[in-house]
Amino acid sequence: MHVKRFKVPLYVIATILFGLKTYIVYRVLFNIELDNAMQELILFINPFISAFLVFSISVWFKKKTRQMKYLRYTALIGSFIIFANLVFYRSFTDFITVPQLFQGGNAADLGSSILNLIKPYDILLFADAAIIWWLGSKREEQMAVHYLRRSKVFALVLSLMLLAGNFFLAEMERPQLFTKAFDREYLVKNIGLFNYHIYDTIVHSKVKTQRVFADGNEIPEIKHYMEEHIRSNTKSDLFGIAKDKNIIFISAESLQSFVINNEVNGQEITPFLNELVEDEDTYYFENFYHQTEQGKTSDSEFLIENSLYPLSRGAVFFTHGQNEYNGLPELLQQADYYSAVFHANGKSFWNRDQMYDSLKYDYFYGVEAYEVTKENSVGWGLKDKPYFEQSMKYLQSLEQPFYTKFITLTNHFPFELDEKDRSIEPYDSNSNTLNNYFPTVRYMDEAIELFFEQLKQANLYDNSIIIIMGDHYGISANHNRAMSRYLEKDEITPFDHVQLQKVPFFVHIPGHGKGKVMDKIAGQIDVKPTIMHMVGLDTSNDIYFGNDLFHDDRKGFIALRNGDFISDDYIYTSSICYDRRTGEPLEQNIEDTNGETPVENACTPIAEKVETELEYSDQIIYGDLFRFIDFNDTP
Ligand code: GP9
Ligand code: MN
Repeated sequence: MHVKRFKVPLYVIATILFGLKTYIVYRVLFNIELDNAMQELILFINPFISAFLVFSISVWFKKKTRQMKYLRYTALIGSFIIFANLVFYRSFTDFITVPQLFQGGNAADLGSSILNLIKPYDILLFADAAIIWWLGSKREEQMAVHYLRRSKVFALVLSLMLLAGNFFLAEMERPQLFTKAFDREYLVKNIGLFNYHIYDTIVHSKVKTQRVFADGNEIPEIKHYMEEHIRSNTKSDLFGIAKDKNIIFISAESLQSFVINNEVNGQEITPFLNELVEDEDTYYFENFYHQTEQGKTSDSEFLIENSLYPLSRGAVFFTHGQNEYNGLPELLQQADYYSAVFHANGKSFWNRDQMYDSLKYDYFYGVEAYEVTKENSVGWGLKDKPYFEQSMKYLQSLEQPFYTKFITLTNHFPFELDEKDRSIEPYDSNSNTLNNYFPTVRYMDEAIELFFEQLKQANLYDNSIIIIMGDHYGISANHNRAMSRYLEKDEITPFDHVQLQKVPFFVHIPGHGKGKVMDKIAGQIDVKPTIMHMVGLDTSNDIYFGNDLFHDDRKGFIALRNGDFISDDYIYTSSICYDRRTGEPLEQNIEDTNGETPVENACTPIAEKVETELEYSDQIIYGDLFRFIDFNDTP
């Protein structure tokens, strides 16, 4: 029989088959959420672009047999990578990372159940590879191409251009996708599984090299700085006040201090929190600053658990989730605390699953612990009220004393809220973000109030200490115009901008009776030593950069991650030193004749310390220095 011969080269067929297969897997087997048409488009094109990128390399092989061999094996390996990710995904709802490949724990978890994770129809994942294999071995003659150099270069340039186009769309859809790298699912859906693996490998090798060059020699100098400037040898009055009590930490999404004791449209924004400010069992810190950068909530978590600074670029939860830490959950184990996190979002978001392991959290109640329906969710997911409600049964089942962290979600940009959940009306300005912020803040305030009630009903309240902290700003500088209108100011100056980085911090100690408003300068870096001392634990072996908030012997400044700082007397930002009380710029930095060294001013000595501290903290993280320290050793 005469078969008509189409001259479609195998690498093109492979691209189509493999691309199609990958797309079907994304849509059917991985549970990838798509929110808009752009995301659909990106997800559809990227499998073909990746496949073309890999398969078109075959045209560079001169020998036909080599060309075919390359295509056969890449198709097979590619299919295997998808298959491995699928099996992993079925167990962890996550994609494989390089460290996980080499990490015993996860693989062992998988080991026992691996057979349950493989389905008979998975064999179909290799169907395209089988076809490519067959065509590549039997139809070598028709399938191979022999291109001129020009055409080869064209194929290469085309594949790179397609890739660039894909990345461009991805960056448009998710700005800072690469620098922030907040979620593996976002990466996979925007750049595809294979490019994600390449990206992950690059990040991983960068981190590993920096780690390899560290040898622990840096530690004595860091310790010396700590002894000199941070550690205090005396105890605060509240040392041990939380001994054997549960610690319930609430990370309040995007909550800024400017809403406390404030109004919108003539109505109180946070009635419950305002009451708490006045409460005799509560210490409220009115000059408490968030110190986060790109890692947002995860940065704030990093700060409170470790009293180390997050990184200036990227999310340390992602880039250094495998490091050795000496965080709160681990330290509290010394006092027999059980630790758990409650957060109704995917476990891999911000790489929490990995980081929580490194921090030695005992358990993480992620989204799958909750019943999430269309009715009880909005914006980012489960609404705060049902979230707290549904968390109660788990909380009640925990061994006491426990250290638990609750991370709310409803008050997250873009601050969506159902009409029926709205107790106050939005503000009216040119910024919908700011307008809608107020009703969602109120909703969170009500949710926290309900949570307090539930704790009382469950008899957990009296034996617990409740800490509430805003994780980071909710209203960025992009909304300064609307913000200045709301605050009745002519403009938001750099000085005001720093003041807007204040987030509420409450320490509520039921039955204490001595609570008050504290005006000392404080920040997220202080949370760990404060909690440690409240529990009555010794910190003389530890390395940290904050102070006990109930102690007066403090270093006297709070460093923001960009090098700005707030001290008792000054605020330093954009190289200008302001009087903290008046907001007046002190002495402008005048550059010397070379146009380089700024003239010293009142802020300079502190600015130098800030720089040193940030540098030491970075050294610890980049070098993974804690692996060289035995924190249980006597000092
Ligand atoms: C996501 C939640 C919000 O799980 O913590 O993260 P954010 O965007 O605020 O960092
Ligand atoms: Mn947040």
